[in-house]
Amino acid sequence: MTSRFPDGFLLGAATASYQIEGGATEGGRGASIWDTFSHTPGKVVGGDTGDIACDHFHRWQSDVDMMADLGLEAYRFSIAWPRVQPTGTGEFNDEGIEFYKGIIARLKDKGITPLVTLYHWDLPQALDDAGGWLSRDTVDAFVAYAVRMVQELGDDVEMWTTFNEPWVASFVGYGAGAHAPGHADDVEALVAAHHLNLAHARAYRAIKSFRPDLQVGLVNNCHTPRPWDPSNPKDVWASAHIDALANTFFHEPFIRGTYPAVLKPNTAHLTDWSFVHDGDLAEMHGAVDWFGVNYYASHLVRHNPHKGAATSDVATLADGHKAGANSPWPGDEEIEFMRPLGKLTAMGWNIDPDAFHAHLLKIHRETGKPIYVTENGSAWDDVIAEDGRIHDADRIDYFRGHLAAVLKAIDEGADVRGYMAWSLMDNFEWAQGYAKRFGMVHVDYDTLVRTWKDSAYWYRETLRTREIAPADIDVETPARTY
Ligand code: GBH
Repeated sequence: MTSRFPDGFLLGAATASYQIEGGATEGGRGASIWDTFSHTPGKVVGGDTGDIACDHFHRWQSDVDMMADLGLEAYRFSIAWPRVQPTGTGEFNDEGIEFYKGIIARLKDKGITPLVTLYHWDLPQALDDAGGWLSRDTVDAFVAYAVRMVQELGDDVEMWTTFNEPWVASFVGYGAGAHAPGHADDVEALVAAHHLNLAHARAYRAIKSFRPDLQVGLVNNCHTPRPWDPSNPKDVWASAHIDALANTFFHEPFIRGTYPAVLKPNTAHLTDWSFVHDGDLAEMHGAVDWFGVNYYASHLVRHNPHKGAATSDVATLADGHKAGANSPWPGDEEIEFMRPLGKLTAMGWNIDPDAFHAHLLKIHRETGKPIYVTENGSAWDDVIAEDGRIHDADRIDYFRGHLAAVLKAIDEGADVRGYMAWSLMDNFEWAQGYAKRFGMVHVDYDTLVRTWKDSAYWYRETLRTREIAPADIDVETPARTY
């Protein structure tokens, strides 16, 4: 098996605007749905907000210098729509656009390839007030915003993503209610998901019409459902329903111009799907250059008509949505996620590189498109030890196992072209606030000092050699800070 990353394969790290920037009311930025949501009591653990976050808004220069010191070849970040267009329609904010131009110029100066995401969940609040992703007007607003960003930045950015994880934005934001805007309605989740797909397609076509040279993709999270009992057709049905909602919903329309066939019968008791207008699927057909895969954990599901009646010791609610909250899975009245076996990360997620490998091959088979791993990583209860280091051996193990899965998938024919570790540094972990740490770099939220964890040194060595570095690399003591 290949142990080296192929030539041209991009190794980097990822972040997202609301999770790191702070400066929430500075530089002419408007409010987003995540400002509103995080400031609503009870929505985020500890009452945490992104008001300051990692203060990247003021520290971006030294943050980019730190990326260069790590040896990153690529950096995936997102633009906060309300920073560049405060209300989501009308006037753009030059100061916000200049902020991103500065970051991109400094990245290029250091030889780091920027991967820009247009939407990582921070919808301008004014657009939500007018209906958010339940309204087709938001689709049009997104296209106008996307076109303007490409006009401003397209000469320096080749790799564009429209949406990060439309499944999360729709099914967790409008279905489970655990993310902004906090609605809990099965049908709204489906409507929002469809509008996100439509917005992707229209933005793709608008961008390609004047910049056919740019690579415009869609980044999806993944669930990897396997049936609890593969010989039980009902468990197989349950697994297929979850696969259709979580995965195929967000690539089949762009590849074949259809939605997964099982969805309509499985949700007929909820909706007639009249929110899909004539012509929508034709607009989607063919509208993608590449897919991003964000992978964290694997899933096991079964059919259970008595779900919730008696708690079995293997049954659990998935996706961190609280017991009693709405499920993010329309049509799952008789579907149950099973508690994964083995060691769990601080998020309570299992560790399963084999499922990652299988998922990369599945996306390759089902789409035939180039794939970038746009997020992969793990959260642990990191502490700065007495020696001034953060001994995050579990994170290094996780990265090593999952990078090996990528190389194996490439060996077997999957067209995987890059890997962005999640995350460059600890940041605002959405509904979990600052309690969960995914970074290779530790952030002290009182002083905002960044400290390299052992995994940062390990990644630097991996980048230097372009091979998966051994777990026991040399680390400075105490670790370096920024
Ligand atoms: C990504 O979302 C986000 O893009 C990123 O902003 C975030 O910080 C990062 O992940 C870490 O959370 O069924 O219990 O196994 C990931 C969203 C996480 C949704 C895993 C599905 C399955 C959890 N996905 N989740 S479980």
